[in-house]
Amino acid sequence: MDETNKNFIALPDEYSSFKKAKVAIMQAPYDKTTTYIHGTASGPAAIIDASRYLELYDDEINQETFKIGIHTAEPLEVEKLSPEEMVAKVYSSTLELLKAGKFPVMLGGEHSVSVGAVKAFKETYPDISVLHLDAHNDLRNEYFGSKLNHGCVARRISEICPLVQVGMRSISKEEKDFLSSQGPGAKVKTIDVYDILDTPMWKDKVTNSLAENVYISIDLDVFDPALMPAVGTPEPGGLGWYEVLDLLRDVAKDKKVVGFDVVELCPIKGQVASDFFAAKLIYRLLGYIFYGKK
Ligand SMILES: [Mn+2]
Repeated sequence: MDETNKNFIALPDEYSSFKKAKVAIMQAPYDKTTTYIHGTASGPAAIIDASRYLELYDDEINQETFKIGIHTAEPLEVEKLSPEEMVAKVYSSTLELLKAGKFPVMLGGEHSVSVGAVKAFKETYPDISVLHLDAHNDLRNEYFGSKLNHGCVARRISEICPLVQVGMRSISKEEKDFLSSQGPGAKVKTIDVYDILDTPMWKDKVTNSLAENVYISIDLDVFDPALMPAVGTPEPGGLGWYEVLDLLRDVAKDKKVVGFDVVELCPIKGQVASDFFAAKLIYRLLGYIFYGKK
């Protein structure tokens, strides 16, 4: 293996050059407003590193997904920026990729990086909605003095476009009040873990609530911490690998997924299972999106 190759799944130029690639991997190593464990800035590099050991053949969908072409862009220089500057940078970089006809995939970094991306997608796809997988609602208007704290990301996104949240199991009174204050035509729909436990057809509820164009934002803490311990704010009772894959497969089949992000990986030194988990999730989701249309 070529140790100097810093591309996702260590793809050679033939499948990773900007010109030929359909997908563009962005890296936003930002970690400024996290509130518990810090370290998400090293998430993107850990995912890229783990991805080198992925099998190129996807045995669930029986495809060599890399053949769509996957370009890996240099990490964005966001580490020292204020949250506002970082969001502006992510926005302009995402927009540039969309204008070039690429399918952006962003690796975080803390969850606030998603705000800039969603702004760029909204400009490109005016009828877009966001599917937000997370243990937390992230609907606070302000947290620790910032409106761009990672605990406010869904609130900011809801000001851009409609949002369907899945997997929540921790909410503040303020966020609960915000959700119940929404009238008919609510911009934020939440399918929390209790809805999932009570509703056998919960996945249909999710897909039926989404617009035709969908951006997916995956906070890795949506998964159970037994499977995904490398997150900054772990919550017990999370979703399983196959449970989330089933949802993503359905959404990719029924809707037009136009981009996604995977955020909040907070690598644990010596524990590579979580990094590899994130890398495999990304590759599998790309497979669903590019080969799984009905
Ligand atoms: Mn979260």
